[in-house]
Amino acid sequence: MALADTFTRTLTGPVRTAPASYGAAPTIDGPGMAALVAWVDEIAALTQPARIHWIDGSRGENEALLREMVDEGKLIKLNPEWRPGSYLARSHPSDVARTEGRTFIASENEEDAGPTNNWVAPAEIRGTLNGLFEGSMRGRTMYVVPFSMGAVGGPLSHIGVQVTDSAYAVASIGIMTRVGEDVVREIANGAPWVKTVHSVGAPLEAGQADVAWPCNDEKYIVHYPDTLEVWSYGSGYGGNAILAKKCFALRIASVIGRDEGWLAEHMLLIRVISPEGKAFHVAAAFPSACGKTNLAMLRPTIPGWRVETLGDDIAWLRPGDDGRLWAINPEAGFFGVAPGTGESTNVTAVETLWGNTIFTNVALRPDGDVWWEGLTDEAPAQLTDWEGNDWTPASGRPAAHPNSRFTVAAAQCPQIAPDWDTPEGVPLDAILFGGRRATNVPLVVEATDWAHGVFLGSTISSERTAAAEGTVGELRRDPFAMLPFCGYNMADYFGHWISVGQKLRFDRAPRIFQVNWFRKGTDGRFLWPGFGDNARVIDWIIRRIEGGVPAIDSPIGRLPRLTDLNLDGIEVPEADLEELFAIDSSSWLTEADLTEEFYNTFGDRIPSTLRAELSSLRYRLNHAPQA
Ligand code: OXD
Ligand code: MN
Repeated sequence: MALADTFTRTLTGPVRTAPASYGAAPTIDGPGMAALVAWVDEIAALTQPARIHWIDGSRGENEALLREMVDEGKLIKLNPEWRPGSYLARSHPSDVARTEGRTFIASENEEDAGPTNNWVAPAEIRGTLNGLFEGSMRGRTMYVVPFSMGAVGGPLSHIGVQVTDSAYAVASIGIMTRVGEDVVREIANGAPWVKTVHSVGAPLEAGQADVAWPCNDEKYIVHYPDTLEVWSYGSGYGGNAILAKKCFALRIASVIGRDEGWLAEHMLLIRVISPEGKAFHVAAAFPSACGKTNLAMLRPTIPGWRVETLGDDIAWLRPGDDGRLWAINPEAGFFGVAPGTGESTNVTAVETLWGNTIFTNVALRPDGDVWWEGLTDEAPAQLTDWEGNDWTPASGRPAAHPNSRFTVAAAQCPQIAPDWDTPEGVPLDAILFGGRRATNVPLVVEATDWAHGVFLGSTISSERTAAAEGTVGELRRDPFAMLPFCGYNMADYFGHWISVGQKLRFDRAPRIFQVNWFRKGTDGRFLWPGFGDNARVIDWIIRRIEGGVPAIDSPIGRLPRLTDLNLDGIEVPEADLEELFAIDSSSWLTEADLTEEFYNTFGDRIPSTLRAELSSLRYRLNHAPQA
């Protein structure tokens, strides 16, 4: 059946007189159903779409949707010989990344949003958004997408519904989450759900031709933490449009986690299997585009070690009755940065992308396959770049946008853990915090205890990448890699981390480490090979957890003895190793000053435990024997 046949009715008549339901809501009974239908009707009355389509999550529906987008020129079907079931989308050049400057937390109290978020008063922004959303879906289909983060009905899972006028967003949500009528059944049975509303803000008047990537120059991504809602206007790209991801699974979920005693984190999740066959679970928080997907799909270069992928971007962590910290990846797919993903850096990702993938803003090869910088060492002689222009290696500009992406199902990853979507999750043994730091931060440091680990997480800074708008390379604070994603005051968030630690048994809590694969020598060279060789750092971390190796106490935490790092098979010059772990007290004292400045932006809301950690750091730095 053609997709259009499933549309039941076209809205006519004056504004705000939509009938109760003019799309086919699934016929599922239950006490929660009426509220869902009423909400959909309310949004339809406001946005005035031409049609409503309740997404059922079936394969046939997805295929019809993709076909329709190809027919409308919104997707390019890739050559099935090279990339079966795969598509290329080209966004509007002004809509290529998350727009943090247009992302708002609309909590009742400004202090609850904190100084790291853009705050707006809910009543005021509701007025603005009502104006913008009024009629914003005219001429378009409004899709109703019920989704679950985590296995449907799982003890750590949460559900939501996104209404959107972007078929591209629907197809992406279908990969990134579990979509379908199972979720509606949960809602009908009375499960709580989060309301998310998305419009690209490009209504079509009668007879007006559509464009390949509708969007609006005016953008708003607004979160209401008090009522657990998200409203996003004007952008069709990534986290601005796939509201289940950053908006729900991080910003809103962090608030739910604060209230319920768990943590929603910007973390990858892996199972590491040692040569002895013992499994360890590691979560790692790195800022956007700093290698989470690469670590999530690590292929160790040291013999005997194996990594199974559980997640590459988001982890929800909850203290269990056993005193351990349990983690799930609430997503069902990967929305990864394409450039830099290649045979030599992440062969697992390359294999994952064999087909059934939506690519956005990468380059197109003449043979109908895709390419991006770093996929192969040598660029093809001729390409169509992400903006649709002819490109050759002499063009002097990237062929793929630096924030171009792939969207692919997690299940397609060749090293996905067989139990990756187990509803109860996995118990964590280690948490890593990292950033992109050319100087100062050593390859690996172990926290002395949970409070010190929280201190390390709160002080993470990193060089900016292309994942969000802003100047690439500039150093910015990104505590817990959550700066753009924490839905409430980060000082309270730090305090929440401390209190979650108190719920864990001290001998069962994950150990915390800070890592930095990106330190450079004075000559500007990376000192550490990175990628598969990062397994060598994990090997040390696991030997620490197992009590197998002593560490060296330093002012900033515990460091490996160089002889304990497994460097078999690689050549890292002794001088580079020394430099990788060098701690310069005076630069660290400057870092401590910057940390204090950062803490001061929160006034007296910073937990006293963290102020005490900062004082002890300074004490240790001031009393460290000078090298
Ligand atoms: C992402 C991001 O897309 O962090 O995962 O920007
Ligand atoms: Mn991310």
